[in-house]
Amino acid sequence: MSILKQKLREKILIERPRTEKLLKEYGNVKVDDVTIGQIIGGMRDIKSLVTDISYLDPFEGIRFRGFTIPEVLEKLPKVAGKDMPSVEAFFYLLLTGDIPTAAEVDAVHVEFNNRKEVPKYVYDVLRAMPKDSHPMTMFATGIMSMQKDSIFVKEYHKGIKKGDYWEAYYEDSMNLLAKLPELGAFIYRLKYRNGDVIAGDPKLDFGGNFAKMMGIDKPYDDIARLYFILHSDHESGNVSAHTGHLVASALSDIYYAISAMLTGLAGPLHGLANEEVLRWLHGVMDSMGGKIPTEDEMKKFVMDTLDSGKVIPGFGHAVLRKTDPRYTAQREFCLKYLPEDPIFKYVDLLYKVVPEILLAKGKAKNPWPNVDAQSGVIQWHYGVKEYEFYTVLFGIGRALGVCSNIIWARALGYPLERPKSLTTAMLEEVAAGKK
Ligand code: CMX
Repeated sequence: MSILKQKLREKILIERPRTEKLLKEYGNVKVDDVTIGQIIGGMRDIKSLVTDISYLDPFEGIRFRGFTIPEVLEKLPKVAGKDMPSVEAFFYLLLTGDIPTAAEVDAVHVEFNNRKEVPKYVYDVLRAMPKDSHPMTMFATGIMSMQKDSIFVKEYHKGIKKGDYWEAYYEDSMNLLAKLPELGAFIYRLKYRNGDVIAGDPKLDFGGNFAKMMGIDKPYDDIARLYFILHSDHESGNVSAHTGHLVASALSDIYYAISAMLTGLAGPLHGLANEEVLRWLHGVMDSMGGKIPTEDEMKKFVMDTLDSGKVIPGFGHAVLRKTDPRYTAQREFCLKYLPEDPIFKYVDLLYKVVPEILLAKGKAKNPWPNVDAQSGVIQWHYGVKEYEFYTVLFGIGRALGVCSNIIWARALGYPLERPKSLTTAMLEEVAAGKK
């Protein structure tokens, strides 16, 4: 058994009694009240999910396994000669809750390396798709095409015990995650570089190998590591994480769950916002003839967008009530590596003008920027100018967190998810105090 799987098994045996005790002895303890506003309003803030992989405080932002983003970047072992930790180290942390040693990171690298070859039939499927397919559609389809290789499905048919489900989900997750850099880079090269595919290098880590297969020099390797880490998880209620969790709760395997997760991520109110930000900014740049607008000019563009009934992409959040620390981490990267980039200047100008306008409008509960406001700028600067591709990068990262959550959900025996619905008439009766 691999070092990571062995460690995970030890942790699962420690954690299971906690969940069992809560269920058995405190199952009837009330956690929350639910209002009609929450039921109609997308279930905002209803405390009804559990995860230990990450926690999102509205004011502090995300903590992965208890660590803030600066702590994660500082404490995890770095790739030799690089500024960023490896994705392998971060995944070990997500899955086990522990900071790995260098040897443990190497073991994850070996495990990914042994599983990373994407089957040829996946490429045949992707090549057969219409040329104008969105990269997110290609990404989800590529993953779906591998579903036939699910270990869980085979084990389930053989009659695997419920307590062992997690092991099959672990194997499927490792098999899938290991292939995502190659799959993502293949889609990019197929769609935007005439199918001129670049081979990976088994010596490189997850992020470094992705940069190589994309065909982009340093510091893009560190950018890839940072991206995949920042986008990995945002507790369980966001559309992509929740979709993955929900689908897997039916014991659909990891291929089904992660492709479903991606289709949720592909909406403009969620992961696609990073594409929308760049599209919107280029509209602004075009109408300015490329020059940096004054604050007043930028305010006018923002007002025009709002007046036309659109949202300002990259601003606002369903949970956060301050600037997203994922935005801040990327802003710091921009200040260090690309302070003079014109699009970065646009983004920085937006940071100055948008919150004030959204506050004055009084609708958005959070006027501050989220992760998607910055992520496209860095990609554009380093040559990934095809903004439709940006959500694929988000998806590779998000799969790390959602796979971790799903493995743990099976390990702790979480059941099929099935909330209850009411009719509008029933809500009216509740409102009238009749029920
Ligand atoms: N621009 C304009 N209006 C906004 C806004 C924005 N950036 N953010 C929120 N609002 C509006 C909402 O559309 C809503 O208006 P209506 O009542 O007319 O529908 C109102 O303010 C209240 O919304 P809210 O409770 O503050 O926000 P929600 O929880 O409903 O939605 C989010 C959150 C992210 C979808 C929303 O802020 C938004 O549309 N932002 C722009 C898209 C975006 O950046 N998405 C990426 C989020 C991060 C991610 O998941 O990747």
